[in-house]
Amino acid sequence: MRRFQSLIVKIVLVTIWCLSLFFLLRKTDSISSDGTDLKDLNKLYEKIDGLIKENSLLKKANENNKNHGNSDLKSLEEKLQLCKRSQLLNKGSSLEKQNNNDLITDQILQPYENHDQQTRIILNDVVEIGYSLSTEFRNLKKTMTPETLDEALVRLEQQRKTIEIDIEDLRQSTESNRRSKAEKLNDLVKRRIEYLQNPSDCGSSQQLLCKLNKGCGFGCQFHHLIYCFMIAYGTQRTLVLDSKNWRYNADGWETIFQPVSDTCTVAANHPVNWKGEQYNKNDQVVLLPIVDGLNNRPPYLPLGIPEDISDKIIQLHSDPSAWWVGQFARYLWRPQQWLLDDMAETKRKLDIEKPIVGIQVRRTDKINTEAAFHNVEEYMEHVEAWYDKLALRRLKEGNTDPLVRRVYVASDDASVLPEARRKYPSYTFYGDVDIANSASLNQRYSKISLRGVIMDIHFLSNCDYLVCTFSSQVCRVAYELMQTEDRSIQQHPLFHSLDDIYYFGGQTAHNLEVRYDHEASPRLKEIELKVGDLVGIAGNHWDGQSKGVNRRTKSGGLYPSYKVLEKYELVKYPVYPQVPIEK
Ligand SMILES: Nc1nc2c(ncn2[C@@H]2O[C@H](COP(=O)(O)OP(=O)(O)O)[C@@H](O)[C@H]2O)c(=O)[nH]1
Ligand SMILES: [Mg+2]
Repeated sequence: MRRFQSLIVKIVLVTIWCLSLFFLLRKTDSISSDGTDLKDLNKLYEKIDGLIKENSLLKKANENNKNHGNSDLKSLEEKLQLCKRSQLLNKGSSLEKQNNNDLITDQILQPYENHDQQTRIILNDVVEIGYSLSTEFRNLKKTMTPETLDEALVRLEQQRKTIEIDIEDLRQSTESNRRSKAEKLNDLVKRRIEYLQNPSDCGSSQQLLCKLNKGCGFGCQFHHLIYCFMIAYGTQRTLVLDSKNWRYNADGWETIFQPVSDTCTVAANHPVNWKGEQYNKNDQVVLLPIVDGLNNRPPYLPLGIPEDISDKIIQLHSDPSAWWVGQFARYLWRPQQWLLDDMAETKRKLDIEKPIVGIQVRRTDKINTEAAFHNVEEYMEHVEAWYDKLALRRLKEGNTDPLVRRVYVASDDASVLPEARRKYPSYTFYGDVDIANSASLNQRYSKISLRGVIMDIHFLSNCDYLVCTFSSQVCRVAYELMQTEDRSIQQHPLFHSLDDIYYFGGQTAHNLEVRYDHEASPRLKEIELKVGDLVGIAGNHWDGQSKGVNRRTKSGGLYPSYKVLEKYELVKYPVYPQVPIEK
């Protein structure tokens, strides 16, 4: 009897707790404008009204017939549990809302409801491709002809693409969540840069002076600006740009792009040469040399990323180092209105639509000095692979609309566009032979050539996928500009480079961490790896093997690319507490 009474008391208490929690949450919860939350709340009200009625009925029943009360009690207990659960769920979603607003502390990306099922599909995919591989190899051992070999490759390649599609489907489930977080992160960095660049009193602010006129091409000069900007950001000095007598346009940067500051465009004092962050502490204006001549290098250099937001960047972005470079690239890349109009008009004239893949074919002065020659077919192989996968995806989704395979061609060689059109008639190519001509060596350092390279970078960076040689700074700038766009959240990878991996001239060491042991095969000129070793990467051969130096054993050579993971360098950049995390 006492147990029964105490149970009743407990139930009443739980009901009261449940109701107060509910009303408390109701007060603090934001209600969405589309009314969905409101509907849910109304349903909860009804449930709770029902519970109150049932509770009083039960009390009566307890007085009238104690034995019958047991079954009612059970159902009431169940309902109270339900109420508790729904309140907890409600609490969960409001916490999630809170966390969504807290860029720094929120760690969890909710997996979607079919997450486990989809991961099983992918695991099966991998098991199946394992079966296929051993069967194909066994068959090839019996009869290996060029035909059977090609057939096996085609079949395996198609199967591999389906695995990619299945993984992409899994990623799609968290896409909107990732996208909104990525936007917030972009916005935070942008506001921090704006704060740095617009001091209220330019006359007394500390500044870093950067001369645009590095003796190289536009991509290289643009990277020089990014390097200056990163050090300006790291040392909390406003970047001041000196672009007088720019080799591409004597009128300077500001006639093409917006100035890097609204309030501080001229150095406030005579500059002092860079001696090192600490040595220049009390100097108001410091002139930064090109990276090749930089002494006492500060830590604020690519490929490092800012420590305070590193978790988020690594969680959200497939190439965190390029993303960080991309933040400065995007801030610098703010064309003047006439150029924006020109870009829009050129797009309209070319009639560019999506999906579209961009290729950049760097030739002329680059070949056999800084890079090897690559023919159009080498680029198109990767373009075809990208479209073949898209075609498979569309089949899977039941989309039978004809797939137009579009390619934007950027080059400093005017023969590339007509050659591509001739060799690949089923593709639609976009590009401008005049632009390519203007990039030839005898016309390169002119305003018209500048317009051309800017257009090419603009259209390349707006493509869905890039195929190029990362040895070219032109393509790397396009890739960096992609980092702040939604595509960097939707797709991985965003590019295929025919030569180098992503790098930044003057960067700090690029290390990777070993995650699987590896026994070196002398036949393949490989190096030994042990879990936890650091490997300094020299390049990816894009054939499953990469080249590098094991920092522990000091030996250099090849190793399987999949056995290592990026080891990001976390740099203590200032966190700009004056700038709120959320707007
Ligand atoms: N329009 C256009 N110009 C290019 C292209 N590739 C190279 N150029 C020109 O050649 C210069 C090469 O500059 P640089 O920044 O040193 O890049 P990299 O030599 O390719 O690493 C560019 O700035 C352009 O003026 C291209 O695809 N399109
Ligand atoms: Mg160059």
